[in-house]
Amino acid sequence: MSNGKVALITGITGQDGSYLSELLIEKGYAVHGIIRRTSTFNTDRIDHIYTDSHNPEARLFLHYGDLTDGTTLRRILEQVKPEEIYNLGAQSHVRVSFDSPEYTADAVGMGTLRLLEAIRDYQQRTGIEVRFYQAGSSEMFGKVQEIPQKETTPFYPRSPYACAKVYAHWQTVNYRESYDLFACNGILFNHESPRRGETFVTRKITRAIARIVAGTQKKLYLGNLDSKRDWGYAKDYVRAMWLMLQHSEPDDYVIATGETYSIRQFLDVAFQYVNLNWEDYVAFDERYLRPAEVDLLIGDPTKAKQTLHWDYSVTFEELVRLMVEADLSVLGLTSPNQTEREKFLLSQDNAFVRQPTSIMVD
Ligand code: NDP
Ligand code: GDR
Repeated sequence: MSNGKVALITGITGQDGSYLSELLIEKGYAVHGIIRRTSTFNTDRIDHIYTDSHNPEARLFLHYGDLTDGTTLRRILEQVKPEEIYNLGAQSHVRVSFDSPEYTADAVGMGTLRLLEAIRDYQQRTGIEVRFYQAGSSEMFGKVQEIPQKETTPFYPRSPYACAKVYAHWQTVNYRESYDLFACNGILFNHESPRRGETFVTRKITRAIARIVAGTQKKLYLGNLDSKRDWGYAKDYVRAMWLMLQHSEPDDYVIATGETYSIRQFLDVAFQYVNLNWEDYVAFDERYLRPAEVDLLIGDPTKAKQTLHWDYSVTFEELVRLMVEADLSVLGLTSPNQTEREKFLLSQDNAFVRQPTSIMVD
């Protein structure tokens, strides 16, 4: 049932873009997404909710554009006339940002500024309010200045990606204060799912486990196993994005579970789920080290809990097991330790899990 609202999402083909689109469509929105032209289709994560736009029932509409192309962003804004914009588009891989710092800064930092400028002009000209969500990151805390990290903790970014996100964060605050935009920064800690990109450490691990069980992979090469992350489930986190834009006042919020685990602990839970010992399979490759590492992240989500009544619903252990189960299921396998909980979570995820042809995953 339509609620008459229109949302625009950048980064709609990514992990979060797909869950957010599902959530907004469920709530009755018409959802417009910006996609980049690619030589092969990369809309796998949203294919299940896409119907031909000629169909009167269609709720999802796609537009070609890029965060590095301000003219197109403005044109899409004029055409779509959204009430809410979720800026999720990014070169979001921290290690890759050391390889491509200029591009990362352009897409992540300048891309946000381009959108804010477009919204500012649109709103001033039409008088129509556009609410804006900026996908900020716990990476902005970097070399952490306080434990746990909250909205007031000073930033200390440790990568080109994090520096660009800090820039985007402060521009978002600045546009809120200068031009009265309803603009919110979500400071989201790591969130994962069966739809997580294959090169992030969690998915790299769960995908490798499925292949090891299937007998098609022998070793898993990883970098630093000592860093700790506050990991949550992506589906819970996109709900927080939406809640921020429904609140009476624009503000910035940390979204996290308040628990932290090392990569080793992730490996323990994941391999145990298939009755294997990770030390028999994991090998070190220095290629996966970063020039500067973020050692420890743990968020304090008190403000989001109190103000937005947000909370997470899936624990660390449940998340890990769900991800392994989803990757096993792609290969037609299942864990002997599967419980009703994993079955339930998998069924709720509509878990579309991509199967790239390449075995090597960096
Ligand atoms: P993904 O990497 O899965 O998705 C990124 C999306 O951005 C893809 O749709 C990608 O398109 C798109 N994109 C990349 N470059 C551009 C560009 N130049 N112009 C337009 N779109 C572009 O990220 P997630 O879904 O995991 O994260 C969503 C957002 O949240 C990102 O901004 C990320 O930095 C941020 N974030 C993520 C966290 C997490 O743990 N997942 C935590 C905190 C913040 P394509 O498919 O064509 O590559
Ligand atoms: P992160 O996620 O950098 O926290 O950024 P990632 O999964 O890439 O790394 C987490 C930790 O694992 C260590 N690690 C490895 N990482 C990768 N990718 N591959 C490996 O082989 C490997 N071995 C060890 C890393 O050194 C790091 O310490 C994610 C992204 O989604 C960002 O966009 C987002 O802003 C932050 O989470 C919050």
